[in-house]
Amino acid sequence: MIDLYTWGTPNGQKVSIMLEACRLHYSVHPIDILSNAQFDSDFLKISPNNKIPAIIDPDGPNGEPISLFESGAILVYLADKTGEFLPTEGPERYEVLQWLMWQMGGFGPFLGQAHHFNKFAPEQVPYAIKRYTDEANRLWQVLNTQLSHKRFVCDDLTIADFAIYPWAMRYEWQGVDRKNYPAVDAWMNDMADLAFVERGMLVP
Ligand SMILES: N[C@@H](CCC(=O)N[C@@H](CS)C(=O)NCC(=O)O)C(=O)O
Repeated sequence: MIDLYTWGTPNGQKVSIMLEACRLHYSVHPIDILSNAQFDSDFLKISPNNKIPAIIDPDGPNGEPISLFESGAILVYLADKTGEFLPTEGPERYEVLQWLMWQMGGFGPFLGQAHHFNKFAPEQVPYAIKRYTDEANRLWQVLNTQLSHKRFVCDDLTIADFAIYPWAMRYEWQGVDRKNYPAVDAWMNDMADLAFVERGMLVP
């Protein structure tokens, strides 16, 4: 049984969607980041960067336990473990990894800043609100172009979709009107219809 350390945020939901999609058995350990549980010494042994998500799989490579943090690394690990949602070789594998890295480096960190300045900052900072809202809309346009001739980000359903979807779902905090991005909007509706996505979004 995999131990999942998580909270109800986009980076956590990526992993719970994947665990649900692969029908893996897992046990959820909520880490309440609003109460600073991510700084508890036991959690820091698993996730030294004090962030969720993290997993421990007692049945890792070569039958040895493995402990992992960073959601992108966890998604690749689970895909390689199960042989699902990431091609094992060829250009198709690198296309999925490319869009996963795009999410990890852009459609995540910059949207997180948009969330902060649009919704959580204790003072209004117009420069920062404009900077991150503009960047959010630029990233949405990139995704819209990619999805304009595809049902899923890399044609087939993959870990790239699982990584991007929970971030897209916070569009209202990003200063984004999803109707301006019709291909993303249609993809989000398709994703929302998948029962395992719905279950994964509810964890913890
Ligand atoms: N690059 C990391 C980012 C993880 C991350 O930012 N997690 C946030 C919640 S979405 C967190 O745990 N924040 C607590 C903190 O920064 O103290 C990943 O993708 O796993």
